[in-house]
Amino acid sequence: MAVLGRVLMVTLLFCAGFLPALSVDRSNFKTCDQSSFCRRQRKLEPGSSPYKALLGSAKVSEDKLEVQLIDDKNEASLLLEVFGLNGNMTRIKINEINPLKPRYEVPDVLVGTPLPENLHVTGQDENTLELTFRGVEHKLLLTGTPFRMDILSGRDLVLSVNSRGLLHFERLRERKSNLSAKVSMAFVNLWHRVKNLFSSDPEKIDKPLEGDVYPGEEAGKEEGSKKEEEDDEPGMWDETFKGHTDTKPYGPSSVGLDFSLPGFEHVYGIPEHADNMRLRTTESTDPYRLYNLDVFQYELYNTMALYGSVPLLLAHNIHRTLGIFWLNAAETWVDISSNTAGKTLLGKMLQYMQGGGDTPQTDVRWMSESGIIDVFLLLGPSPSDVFRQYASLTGTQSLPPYFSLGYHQCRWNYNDEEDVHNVDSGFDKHNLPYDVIWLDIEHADGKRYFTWDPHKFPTPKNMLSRLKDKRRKMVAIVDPHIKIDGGYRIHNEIRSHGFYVKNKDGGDYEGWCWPGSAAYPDFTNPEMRAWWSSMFSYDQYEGSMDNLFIWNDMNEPSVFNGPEVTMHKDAVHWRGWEHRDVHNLYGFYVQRATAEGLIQRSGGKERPFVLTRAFFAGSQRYGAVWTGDNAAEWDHLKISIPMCLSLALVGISFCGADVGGFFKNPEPELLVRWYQAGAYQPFFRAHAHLDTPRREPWLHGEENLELIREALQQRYALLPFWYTLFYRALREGEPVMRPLWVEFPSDVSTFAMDDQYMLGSALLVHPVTEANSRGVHIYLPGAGEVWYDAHSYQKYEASQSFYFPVTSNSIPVYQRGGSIIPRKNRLRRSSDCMPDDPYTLYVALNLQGEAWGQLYLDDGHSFNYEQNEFLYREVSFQHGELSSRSLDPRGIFETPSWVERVIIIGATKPSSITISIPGGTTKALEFEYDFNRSVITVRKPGVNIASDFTMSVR
Ligand code: NBV
Repeated sequence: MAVLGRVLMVTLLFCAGFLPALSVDRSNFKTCDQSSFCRRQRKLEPGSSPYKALLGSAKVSEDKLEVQLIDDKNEASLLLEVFGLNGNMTRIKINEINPLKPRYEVPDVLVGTPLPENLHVTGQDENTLELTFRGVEHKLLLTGTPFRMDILSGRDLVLSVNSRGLLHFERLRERKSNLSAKVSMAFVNLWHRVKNLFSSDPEKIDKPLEGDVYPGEEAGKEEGSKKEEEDDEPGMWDETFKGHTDTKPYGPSSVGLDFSLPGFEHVYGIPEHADNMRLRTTESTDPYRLYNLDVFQYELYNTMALYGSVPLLLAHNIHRTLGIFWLNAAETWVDISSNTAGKTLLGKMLQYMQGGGDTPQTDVRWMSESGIIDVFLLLGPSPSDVFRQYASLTGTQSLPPYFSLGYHQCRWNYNDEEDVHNVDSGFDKHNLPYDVIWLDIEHADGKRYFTWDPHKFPTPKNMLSRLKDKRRKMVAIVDPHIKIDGGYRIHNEIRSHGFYVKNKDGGDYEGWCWPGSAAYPDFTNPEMRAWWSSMFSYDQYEGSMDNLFIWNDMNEPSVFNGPEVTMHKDAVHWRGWEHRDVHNLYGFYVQRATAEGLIQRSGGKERPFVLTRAFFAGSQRYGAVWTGDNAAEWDHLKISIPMCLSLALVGISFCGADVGGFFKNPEPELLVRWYQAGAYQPFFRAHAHLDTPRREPWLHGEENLELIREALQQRYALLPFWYTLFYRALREGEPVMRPLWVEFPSDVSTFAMDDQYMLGSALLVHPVTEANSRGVHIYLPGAGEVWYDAHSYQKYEASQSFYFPVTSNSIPVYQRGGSIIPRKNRLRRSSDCMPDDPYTLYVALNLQGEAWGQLYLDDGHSFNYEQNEFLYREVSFQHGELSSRSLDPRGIFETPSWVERVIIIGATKPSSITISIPGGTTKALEFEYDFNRSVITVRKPGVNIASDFTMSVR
């Protein structure tokens, strides 16, 4: 209720126009110190590890090494497993031997079991084992006492594990005060009871299930329960925050481990945080927190948690890129510190090996509340190797339907069918392209998702058909909180199937959200997900049509009256797992079930589009992500770049921020600049809070309308390029939007740059993100390379920094010499009107007079590309010849699109240009040459984009 009150108050303030600068109420969210496991973990100081690896217990099989780890203090034993994985990766798992109950291992995120590499012990002394992986240049040194692991590449130390001795594994145990057998059985019974809640097999009810563990069942299992690990301290068995008590029936269960990265000063990733792309050290702040939360009015430049989490950290230096993927879905904190060589043992070693000098080193420490330690070390060495390695584990970005790369018009809310019609017509009237209009929560009947408000949206199919006639789409919101209402079919069915998340006492978990009292489907249950997916079929979701797509919001999940505005950690999911174990996966599963529903409704033929607010590793497989409730402030525009770059680095390329800002009202200048920036970000949607004045593009005067139109036009012209980048993301795991250092890995000056970025390897974008800007400082990297202003074709030799004066219509974009970019320059109503339009190829020559580019195309909406109905072509310019060939001969797709123009930038004047098609005649082409800009414009080459051709420029 308190939260609702606050929302109301803010709404009133909005209306009265009194809203001060936004700031989060930090007291609603835990600091590390208020999160008892983080406090306990962080209390442990670096030093010698209390753990030793019993090298005598080592078992080496073809694909893994197993060793027991013993804690000096109480002989708690853990099992360490080390796997060498195909493609230069190492996996490390640490779990308890015989835990009191199984510990959670994250399912469904990995796309398959990563293939193991053969592994051999190639050296050994009394305290060290040397492991070598077949086909990989790396060695792993396992030290017994104190336990640590070092990964070496040749003579270079790449990464060390537990070198600071911060491995801390809280073994499940009985409460100290309750050591009697009775209580120990009560503990076990609780586990079985909870599990039975989710068992569909009546035989198994109230009996231990297969694979369950009883303390004392076997010798050795009892051992752990008798030994005390440490003294109980507050927060271990229950924890209260702002009036919410988290009962912890299984006690403390956290895990933590440290990694040292000698030679690395720059680390990235672990979104989502409203912070710079380069991660900061956290020695004097809280660690970065990964715990999916609905943070009202989030603040910028801090390490607080936000809506989504991807536990992948990247490190980069001029020699190597690597990744640490910590596969754990519980609340997680990540500490980052930076030491110079000499301060640590590792640093000293390195210093010695490299012959002195201070070597920077970054140390990373992961701490999670429950689960096991399951970590993948992605050893690169190049940025694209790390992307490929991570993609082989969690999959790549799904190929978006073409329309979804166009512009999306959203607000909370378009009020009724007439409003939708008027806004839609407004785009035509003002000659603006757009693809999708969105409906927020007010469209549903009393926030009952899958329904329509009967007064405001009485004829949804008519509305959708009208949009369809204009080749446009709609997206409607479907949130995961379900109104508790006996008259609501969706609720009744979920309840009768027993598909809701349970509270700790076994009843359906209830919380407060938009519809009032609500319950939360248990998306971790595959049967629940299958049922949810089936709700999107046209006969179930009344009023829906094939041009309706879905938006999943509030899926952290957001619970207004829950601790930290989310679900209680002691709520219980499928198979008895606590919410604590699965929290960061909830949103991932919601989007997955929704995307699968959209695929199924089309009989498996059509690609889905689903936008999600919460996410986890692997969410890239299910659609797009946006950065949630930002504000109409210049700093929020600016931070949209690093926020999306951080997501791109961890596999989630389809990212965008609310254009214009969600809260507050943008002045026209900010709105225009946001359109200009958004046009060059992957997911391009304007959105606004319910209480803000309307801000469709034509409401800000002619001049601003024209500026917005220009931005939209630039977006639509580049759609073939965007689509090709997404195809490469799908196939290779390459990020679409990428930091400069990915393309220029040895240019140190790019390592912390996040006010400009690359689209693919060809375009460099530096949006204007400051008020009253008269110019921006551009840096064009790549010694020996050349760049061209994408609008004026002015040439720049790299590397160079310069001040670029801007006017209101400037969007600083540079095309890299050596690249070819396809565009479609005709202004249309929507992307769906463009497939047959002709192409213009922009050939930007490098200093050697060469250039390359790709073009991918298919039908833009179905999965037929998987049956080879596509075209993937390469166009190249070498030795005065522009030629086009297929990059993947398996792909066949017919298109009437032809090449209407070729622009060659950075060229000398030719005397003739001819074109020939294999088996055809050679014809001369008309062209113009612009001396001032060194640009050739070739008119009407007239070839089909799908055919091979050679154009000679002599
Ligand atoms: O559904 C209403 C909003 C939505 O417009 C926004 O984009 C989401 O991030 N939703 C949050 C809930 C209310 C926010 C105050």
